[in-house]
Amino acid sequence: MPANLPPQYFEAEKEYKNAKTSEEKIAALEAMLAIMPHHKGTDKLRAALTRKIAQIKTLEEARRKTRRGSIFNVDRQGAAQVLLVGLPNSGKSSMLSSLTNASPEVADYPFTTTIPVIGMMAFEDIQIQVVDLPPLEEEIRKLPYYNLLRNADALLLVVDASSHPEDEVQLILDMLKDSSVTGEGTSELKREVFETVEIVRVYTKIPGKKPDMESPFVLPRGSTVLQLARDIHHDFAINLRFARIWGSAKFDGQTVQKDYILQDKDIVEMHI
Ligand SMILES: Nc1nc2c(ncn2[C@@H]2O[C@H](COP(=O)(O)OP(=O)(O)OP(=O)(O)O)[C@@H](O)[C@H]2O)c(=O)[nH]1
Ligand SMILES: [Mg+2]
Repeated sequence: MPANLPPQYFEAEKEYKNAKTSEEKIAALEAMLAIMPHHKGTDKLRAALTRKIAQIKTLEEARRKTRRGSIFNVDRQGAAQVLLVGLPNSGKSSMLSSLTNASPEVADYPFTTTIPVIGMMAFEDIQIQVVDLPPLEEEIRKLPYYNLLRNADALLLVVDASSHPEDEVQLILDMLKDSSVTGEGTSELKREVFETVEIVRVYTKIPGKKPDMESPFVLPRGSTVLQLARDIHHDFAINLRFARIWGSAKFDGQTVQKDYILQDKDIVEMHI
């Protein structure tokens, strides 16, 4: 059903586009809502504008708070922090619900998400934190949002594959097409996330005993045996003589030195 909006609506919309402050924006949006006729054809637009007002208010409040209390101060949990970034209505919240057990609000209108929503993504034997964010647009740019982006291990750019794909996001598009709704490709995506955050899992074993395969140590890719030893215990690092490796070494149980670079899923036996 067509919305049949009166000319005054478009004047208010123009005011909204030119508005500089949050107060001006809210006033213009409220004017648009007041002018808009009430019928089925305007339901979606009405909902979108109402959400937009709520979002501006939430973000305005966030801006007033100190950085410490900011909604964008998301404590890291798990082996890595990955953020879902994208334009309004691109499917970020759907992605969070397919990767994790979180149940963010998903809706077919923009500006549904107004504050970060956290989920934990299980990848094999580790947990990666995935954070669904409010959509990327003008309002959010004034907030400590970018601090969060800078400090994350990876950003997962979520794009609407049915819109205008750009060459540079082609790869991401291929990966995301219909992944959110059907769950298809979710396991590949989890692996992509794992690869992107550049971490390795290593398992430790005590000489003469079976390795502990339950809870790996998580280290940045490129970490050495010595760095693992430091993570285990301060004394370990000081007293470390050599290690034996199962996995990436040429043969099982090979003796390596402290500067040996560990690979994902290596089993390490420390000798002190
Ligand atoms: N066909 C299709 N629809 C999808 C897919 N992912 C999400 N949607 C739909 O797109 C709409 C928006 O999804 P959301 O997950 O709420 O999008 P969002 O990016 O979190 O939106 P905001 O929080 O408003 O920025 C919903 O109606 C979803 O059902 C997908 O892969 N395929
Ligand atoms: Mg959302």
